[in-house]
Amino acid sequence: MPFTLDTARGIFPDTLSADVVPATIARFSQLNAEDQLALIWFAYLEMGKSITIAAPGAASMTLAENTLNEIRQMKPLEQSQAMCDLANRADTPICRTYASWSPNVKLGFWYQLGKLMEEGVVAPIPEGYKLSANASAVLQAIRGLDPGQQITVLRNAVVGMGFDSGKVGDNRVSEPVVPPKDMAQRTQVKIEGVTNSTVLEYMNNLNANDFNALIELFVPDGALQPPFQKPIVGKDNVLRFFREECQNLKLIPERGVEEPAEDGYTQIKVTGKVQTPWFGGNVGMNIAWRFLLDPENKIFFVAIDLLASPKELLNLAR
Ligand code: ECH
Ligand code: GLY
Ligand code: GLY
Repeated sequence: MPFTLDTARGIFPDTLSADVVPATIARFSQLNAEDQLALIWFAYLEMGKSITIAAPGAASMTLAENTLNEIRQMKPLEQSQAMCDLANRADTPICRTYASWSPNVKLGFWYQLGKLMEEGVVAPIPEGYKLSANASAVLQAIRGLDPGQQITVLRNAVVGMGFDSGKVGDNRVSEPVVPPKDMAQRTQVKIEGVTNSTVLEYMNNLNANDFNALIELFVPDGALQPPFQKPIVGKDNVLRFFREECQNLKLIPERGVEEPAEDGYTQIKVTGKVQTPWFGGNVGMNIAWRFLLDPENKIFFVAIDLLASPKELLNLAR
């Protein structure tokens, strides 16, 4: 086997991803829980002035409903404590439940809590709360990011809360899987410089939520590396990731390059935009896909990178 997972990860090494995202998350993680919650509150309010968030799907609301009701019924100080526990990744029953949720259920839960805080049903961030100097500096850094990077920081902050999900076992809770789009409703992408059928089918199947067809494009031990994450390895794991975290995405690839690699493999880099159902056309994330295909034209590896700047959309260097 000419390529290993490690060497595959290194294809198109000149791709500049938005390292400012993990750097900002690292700074955020150093803050105390009160500061973390207040900072997100302020950032969320500011972003809300220019971008609109969609209401969570009904299913994710039902899945978080018991916990939301539990919090509603608490006294204000207990409510604040429960939110701080989540930020502190404490070992509490609520933090364990939270850890079992998929990212979308976690986001839907906080969306709903934010509403309840606004309505005064759940303890708000105290009026006049003053961020520490460090927290103000992190908020300032977030203001300087582009919208796609900002929502990625928020998402990663939310996903990182709660008890360590590695320690809560296998009882994962996620939204039901939507059926794939009807053939008549499907769109076909066009990518300047790329005619490879596997890459085109990858984009089209993901846009159609056709995860069963999508996964057949991978070799059995194929891997997919989401932005700022370790690769997910093996068809079962990748399929589960698609079903749990990749519904209703909109991939808008624009251009790319294809070139032969060692031993009959092919490497293909594509750049373009991705929209999440949470923000739709309001936020286009600048993305690169780096594919490594085996001699049978199956996906051995694909990395998805959030790019450092729009300029990177034109960087197709090898
Ligand atoms: C309040 C204060 C207290 C604390 C908290 C609060 C609430 C915060 C809320 C935040 C909501 C944030 C949201 C963020 C959503 C971000 C979504 C992103 C999606 C990126 C997707 C990408 C997909 C890429 C992929 C591609 C593939 O080809 C393969 C699959 C995959 C205010 C109460 C916490 C409510 C909703 C960034 C890039 C292209 C890898 C998935
Ligand atoms: N409303 C966005 C989502 O549930 O994914
Ligand atoms: N955008 C972050 C992720 O896919 O995990």
